[in-house]
Amino acid sequence: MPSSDINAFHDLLRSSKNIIAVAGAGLSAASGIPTFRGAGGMWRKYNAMSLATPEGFSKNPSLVWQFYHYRREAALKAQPNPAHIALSSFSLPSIRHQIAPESTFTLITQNVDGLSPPAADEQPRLIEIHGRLFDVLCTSRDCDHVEFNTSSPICEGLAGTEAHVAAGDLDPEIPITSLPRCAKCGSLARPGVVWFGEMPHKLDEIDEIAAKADLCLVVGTSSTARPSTCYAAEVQDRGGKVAVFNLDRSKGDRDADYLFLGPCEETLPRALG
Ligand code: BV8
Ligand code: ZN
Repeated sequence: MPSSDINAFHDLLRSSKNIIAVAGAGLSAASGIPTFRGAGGMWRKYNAMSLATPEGFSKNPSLVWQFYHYRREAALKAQPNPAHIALSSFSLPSIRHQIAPESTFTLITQNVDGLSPPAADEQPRLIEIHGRLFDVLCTSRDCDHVEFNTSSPICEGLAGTEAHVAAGDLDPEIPITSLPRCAKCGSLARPGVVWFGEMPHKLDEIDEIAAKADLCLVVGTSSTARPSTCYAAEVQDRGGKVAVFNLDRSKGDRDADYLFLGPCEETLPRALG
């Protein structure tokens, strides 16, 4: 059984040299962003295959844009919670080196909400493996323009639809011409997130970092979406340690070295403080 001994975990941190964290929706739960698979989770109310696949977008971009407009609006209103802050403080060498001397740290987040503050230095301390809600991509192969866009609403055609989406009511009739367009060429734009069946971001960089890691923190994720679900086992297979921070029991946590059950906005600040 995994240990929940915080003093032993602090000893482990002190001797760890290359630390990674793999985070999921539970990290942002206390900021008011719904998770996907648990009680009240989005994939219980909405169909992931219609709303989070390239095929779903080709079939009905209007439904998909309403879903992502709703999530953009929610993320714009949200604030980082103590778990985000604990991770971002830990990413600062001046703070981390007091707890884990001479260590490196990279946060690999599956979240697309932008609530994990970017690192202050030039190192790849934050990797958003599933992209970002506020990146808007051109769908034209001849253009491929990418824009960082936090406008609320992103376009007039979607204004106010977030209230209907929240009630589970998506309007299939919004004309494609009223959806977000590329600022450069005018083609239909799409949300800059990684959908099921698409290649996640920065996989080579992550593989390189994970191959050196001797400690993997698994924070607020059900560990269902590949490839994020693989990194903890990889670290452990090479003799490294795994510490899981989750509200409830989750996939693979029996094999973890440490398990801190409870809200990560409470457990992480204690563990990394
Ligand atoms: C890939 C971004 C090739 C968009 C997401 C069949 C068909 C098609 C594909 C597949 C298939 N079978 C397998 C696949 C592969 C697929 C996959 O893994 N599917 C699984 C789910 C069946 N993966 C892919 O397609 C990926 N691409 O494989 O490319 C490849 C890759 C590598 C190498 C070679 C080839 C791309 C996946 C990207 C999908 N996009 N999101 C968007 O957000 O809209 S994934 C989706 O799951 C979510 O969006 C989220 O990002 C991700 C992970 O979910 P979690 O974050 O874990 O959330 P969840 O709700 O499940 O869990 C929350 C947890 O938090 C719970 O455990 C809960 O207890 C806990 N919690 C709650 N509150 C708290 C808390 N814990 C602590 N404190 C709290 N307060
Ligand atoms: Zn374009």
